Amino acid sequence: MKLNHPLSALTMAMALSLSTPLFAADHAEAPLVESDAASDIADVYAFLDPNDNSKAILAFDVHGFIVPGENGNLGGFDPSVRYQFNIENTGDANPDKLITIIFNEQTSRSNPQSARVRILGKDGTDKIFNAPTTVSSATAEKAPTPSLKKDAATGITFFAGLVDDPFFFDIPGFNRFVSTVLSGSPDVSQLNRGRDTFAGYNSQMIVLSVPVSLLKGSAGDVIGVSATTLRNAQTIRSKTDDPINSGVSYPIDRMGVPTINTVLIPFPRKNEYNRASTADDAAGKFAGDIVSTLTALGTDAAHIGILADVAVTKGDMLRLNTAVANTGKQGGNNAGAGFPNGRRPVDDVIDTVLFLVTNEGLTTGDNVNANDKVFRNSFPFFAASHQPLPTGTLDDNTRN
Ligand SMILES: [Ca+2]
Ligand SMILES: [Ca+2]
Ligand SMILES: [Ca+2]
Ligand SMILES: [Ca+2]
Repeated sequence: MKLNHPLSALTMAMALSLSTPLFAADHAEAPLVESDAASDIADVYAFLDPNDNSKAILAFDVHGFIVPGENGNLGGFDPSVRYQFNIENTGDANPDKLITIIFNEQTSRSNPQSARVRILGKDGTDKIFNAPTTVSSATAEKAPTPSLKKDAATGITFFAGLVDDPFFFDIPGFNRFVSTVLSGSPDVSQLNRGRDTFAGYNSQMIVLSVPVSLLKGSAGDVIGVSATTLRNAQTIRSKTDDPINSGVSYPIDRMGVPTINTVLIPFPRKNEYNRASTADDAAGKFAGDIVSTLTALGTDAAHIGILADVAVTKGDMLRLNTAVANTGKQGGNNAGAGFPNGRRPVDDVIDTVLFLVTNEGLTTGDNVNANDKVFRNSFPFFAASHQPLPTGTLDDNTRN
């Protein structure tokens, strides 16, 4: 059903949702990850390389909101975290391949870390290679050139390092608008700020270019992609030594489709959601919560169905149809090839989710329509990190 006013559904939704958490980002969405930045997944991406559609680009970032002046101190990866891509290729909710990345400890701020990349599959795949991170700089005005490593045996190209945070969204504008709705005088102009909360900040990104042939399985062209960060069960601390980690690893954060945990899962279950699996999603572990939140937001049954297809029925994973051509600049920008078909850097996922949650009522989104930096046209695609500015430069990079 088409709504008369583009904001009527949202207005009604907000009036009904006094107890519903406000929209936020997947950055620091749950109590346990807000104080564990190294494990806090911000965004996950899966798209075909627009320069060569036989390669899929898989990426996720952690540790949002790094200010350029701290690029040096905060530009490392935590060696006690296992960073993991989950690949699904049989058409269910159970991952069939894992790509895990473990970094060694930093030896200095100016030396790269070594990443141990392992591709592990139910089909018997078990391949390992090592690759260096790109060292960040808190003094250079120009970001360092990315260090790329191509592994000949697997055909995978690797990048890990500091980049401009690719997510774009006006969180305060949206929440101020919600407040005016709750006070009974909806003020749509609050959505006109057009200020990107993430502008001017960096995050720690892992990007892989993987031959599509290495990812596909019995489901054919469609692959599922999500990311998980894990830590060991035990950490032993002492006066004399650095912490020693042991035991099996458990998930700290996980993500597939943007905004699912942060928007749709009630606060008391957010940690539990991050620890759960995509099989749990498909088994309906959180279905009741998701339907309740969407119902309170005014989403109708048809659009709850669309969202469930994207994030519940076969688990919270991005689904990328590798037969759909991806072309254009900045990681691809041709119509119909992006989110919710995988996710590309330029895809305005907030506007898409708002459109669906409001039964296609809100068509203008948050008025932040692009990233603050232009994405690269080739691997690793994400934009160079923000750097400290020269003396005398007016700094309006951050847009809070
Ligand atoms: Ca997160
Ligand atoms: Ca599977
Ligand atoms: Ca950005
Ligand atoms: Ca937007």
